[in-house]
Amino acid sequence: MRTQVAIVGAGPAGLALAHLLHRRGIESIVLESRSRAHVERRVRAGVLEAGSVDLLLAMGVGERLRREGLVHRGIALRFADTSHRIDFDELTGGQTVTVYGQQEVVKDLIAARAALGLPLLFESEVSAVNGLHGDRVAIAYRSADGIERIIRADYVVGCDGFHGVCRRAIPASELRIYERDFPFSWLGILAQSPPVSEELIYTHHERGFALVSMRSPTISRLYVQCANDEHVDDWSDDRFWTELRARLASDAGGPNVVAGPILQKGITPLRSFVAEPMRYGRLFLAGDAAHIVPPTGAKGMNMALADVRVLAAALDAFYARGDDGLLEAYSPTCLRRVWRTQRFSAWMTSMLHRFADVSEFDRRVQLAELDYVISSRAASQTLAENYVGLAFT
Ligand code: RFL
Ligand code: PHB
Repeated sequence: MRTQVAIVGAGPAGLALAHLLHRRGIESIVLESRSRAHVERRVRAGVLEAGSVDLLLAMGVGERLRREGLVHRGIALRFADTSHRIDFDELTGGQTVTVYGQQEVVKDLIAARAALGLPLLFESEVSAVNGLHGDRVAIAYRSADGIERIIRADYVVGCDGFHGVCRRAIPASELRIYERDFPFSWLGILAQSPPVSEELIYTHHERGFALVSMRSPTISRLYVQCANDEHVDDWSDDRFWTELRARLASDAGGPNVVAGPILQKGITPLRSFVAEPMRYGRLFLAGDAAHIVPPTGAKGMNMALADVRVLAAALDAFYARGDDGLLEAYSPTCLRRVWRTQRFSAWMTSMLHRFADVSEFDRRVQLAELDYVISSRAASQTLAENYVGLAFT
């Protein structure tokens, strides 16, 4: 098989890229190791920046997002038993975010590609990419029928997430890795219970961080900070609800948590990671394949979409006019935004979590930082403008 752009991975990055390319008349084949049912059921991110929503609408895949997405005009920061609202609307001149599950974005993009009858091969695991410095690349994969096959393409885009194969095709001597592992994880659940509050609540508590979010008026998405060595089996449903309530409680009662059936439970370690550059010969990396942020800033899916927006425009300039200037600029253009987003995500994470081995002095400084953020307009505005998403420059 032969195509212009081979895309490895059918997460938000790969699927959005394929659709953007199609709209510019550029052919692609998407290869995904898992089944369609698996990727459509994977519960992950839930917050879309205004720019991500605009992109999905402009791509013609935002119909259900417009109908079912929940527009949020602020969040609450909760500490010392009190919630404080950060009003995005007022602090950013009317910008908002939209709560809409990543798996819903993925479903909408898969449906769009299926309706067009364009190639999206599930259960097709890529094992190697070769010829990154030749005239064209060769992508080796095992197809759903178990046969080893090759696709030849002008370019290959690694949208295969943090554990994918594409980043590993770059020689170690050509890649710089920057990373930080945080000494805690998030236990996340999806529950059939009404949202704890109308807006998300990010809670700093001496027992650890907690976040209440939602997916719909009847489904809650809830997280508590846990230790890196804990396992989901350590967390009975009862233990989860008791812990969440303890972290949200106050003498005044605190937000009302209604325990419902838990539909899904998972643990995610918190990590910051950047691989530079995001291009090597005919290979481009996009999304989690190139960078990971801890989820505290709700940025992972948005960064994946931001990368492919830049890449689609660059490939368009190349195929339409033979101009490879934007392809050359792809990595530095993305990395500038990536690093600013890393900064924000690490800052939110450090401000809101409990770090076991810090001094009482550091704890007081952490509380003072939260106090500053809620009491200074400049500081709340800094949080708000990053949370709704930095402008595209
Ligand atoms: P994905 O979604 O991981 O997709 C990569 C795809 O590549 C496939 N693959 C391969 N296919 C073929 N051959 C191979 N050899 C392959 N190796 C891998 C995989 O099966 C997969 O389908 O990466 P992408 O597209 O870059 O998207 C990134 C996002 O998924 C990720 O950043 C977010 O989920 C992060 N994240 C959040 N992001 C936000 O913007 N807002 C949030 O609120 C938010 N919350 C979160 C999050 C991630 C979380 N977890 C579970 C990691 C909350 C959590 C708990
Ligand atoms: C979610 O709804 O899953 C969610 C919301 C905000 C975050 C992370 C995850 O910061």
